[in-house]
Amino acid sequence: MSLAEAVKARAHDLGFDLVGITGAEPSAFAEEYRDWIAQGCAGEMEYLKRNLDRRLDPRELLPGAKSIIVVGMNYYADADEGPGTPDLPPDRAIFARYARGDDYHDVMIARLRLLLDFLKGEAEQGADGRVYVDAGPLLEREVARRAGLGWFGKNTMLINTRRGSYFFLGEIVTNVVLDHDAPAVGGCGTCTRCLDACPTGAITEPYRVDARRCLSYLTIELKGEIPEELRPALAASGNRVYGCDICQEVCPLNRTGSTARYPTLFLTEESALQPRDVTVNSKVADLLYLTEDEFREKFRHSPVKRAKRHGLLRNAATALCSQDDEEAIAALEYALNDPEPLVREQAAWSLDVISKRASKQSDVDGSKQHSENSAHDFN
Ligand code: B12
Ligand code: SF4
Ligand code: SF4
Repeated sequence: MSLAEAVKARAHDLGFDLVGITGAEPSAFAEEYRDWIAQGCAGEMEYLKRNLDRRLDPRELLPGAKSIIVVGMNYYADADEGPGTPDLPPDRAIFARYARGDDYHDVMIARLRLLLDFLKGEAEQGADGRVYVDAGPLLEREVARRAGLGWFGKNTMLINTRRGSYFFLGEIVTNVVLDHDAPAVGGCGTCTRCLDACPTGAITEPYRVDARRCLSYLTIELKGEIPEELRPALAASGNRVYGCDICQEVCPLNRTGSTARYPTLFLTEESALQPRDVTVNSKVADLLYLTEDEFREKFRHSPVKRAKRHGLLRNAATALCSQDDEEAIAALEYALNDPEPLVREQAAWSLDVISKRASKQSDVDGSKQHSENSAHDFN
């Protein structure tokens, strides 16, 4: 067995579903990446704009870097029901699938370190490596494509023909020379479902997401207020209070049943990635009553803590602007006294939208009533 084969076998033993190896050569999409930044598509994600030379050339990450071991971990945990299906209660909060269990950074980094220990033990002396999951200055989708894990979809996701796109990526950049895999082959063909379905028009063209319009950015990364013109789309998206999966849900590569390219999606067996009750059974209105202590307790070791309590409650208050029931209104009124100004302001805005809608409706009802009465007068 070659060293590359041994590393791959160990990666599978450690629970990674996909593994491939590529070289540490510079990005072939440097121009596209620079243009994406220059057009402002990164919004307030300043870290994506820094050290571009390093991000675009993995050899800058480790002296003598020769290979990149890329792993994928499946996080799909839905069976037949769950968010995205028609029978979901309309008041249910929807958390993106990737964020329903424990924080994948912790889960994957610990395993990648074990994989690196294994590599160091098997390779010649002087073997070294660096571990990355999401946060590092590395173009993960590009190296994953090169290592054969999947291909670029028009929604920008890395898609594996058999497994869809519900998987995380992680890497070891190493100075060990390992056999490389061939890049993945595949593509979207004439399909445009994700572009058509994106509620905010964030997929401005195939293979480009303008983060400033993406609900994932707006509900997780953006620290301040959600721009007013995009709030109705969040509300209409079906209560996406943390992240968004719409462009993945509509993708035939991720579907089950009759509209699927393949009949089943693999369910993750990873215990750490199984959904927590709070991420699949919360009502949007209930989130507005979460105290800081409750937030910390429920989202300990969860990706959701990235948005902090005020970010999650801002999102929930935004989503409620499309609801008119007593529960929603009571929760928004309660949030008018929230300790966080961001939450108070969003609650006030949503209440205003609800009350304007109600008075418009009563005007319509009133004039209908009036014309019915007038009709009686004439009879
Ligand atoms: C910033 C970021 C975001 C931003 C911007 C997303 C984006 N599409 O650019 C926001 C906050 C919006 C976001 C959202 C999400 N993210 Co994110 N994100 C990242 C991060 C940190 C950097 C991505 C980046 O550099 N974007 C800039 C663009 C230009 O680069 P790119 O997307 O990698 O695209 C490459 C190719 O498309 C190619 N390219 C560029 N132009 C063109 C044009 C053509 C024609 C072609 C063929 C190729 C091409 O070049 C690019 C560079 O190599 C990566 C982790 C990492 N370090 O890479 C995770 C990552 C991409 N995110 C991930 C996830 C899971 C998500 C969400 C699904 C989370 C959610 N459910 O809410 C959504 C998906 C939204 C979407 N459709 O992309 C996973 C994706 C796994 C996968 N299977 O693809 C990653 C890899 C994290 C991880 N370690 O698992 N994310
Ligand atoms: S994650 Fe949602 S908002 Fe972002 S590009 Fe996909 S569908 Fe659009
Ligand atoms: S929905 Fe269609 S166009 Fe979009 S990524 Fe999937 S296959 Fe490609």
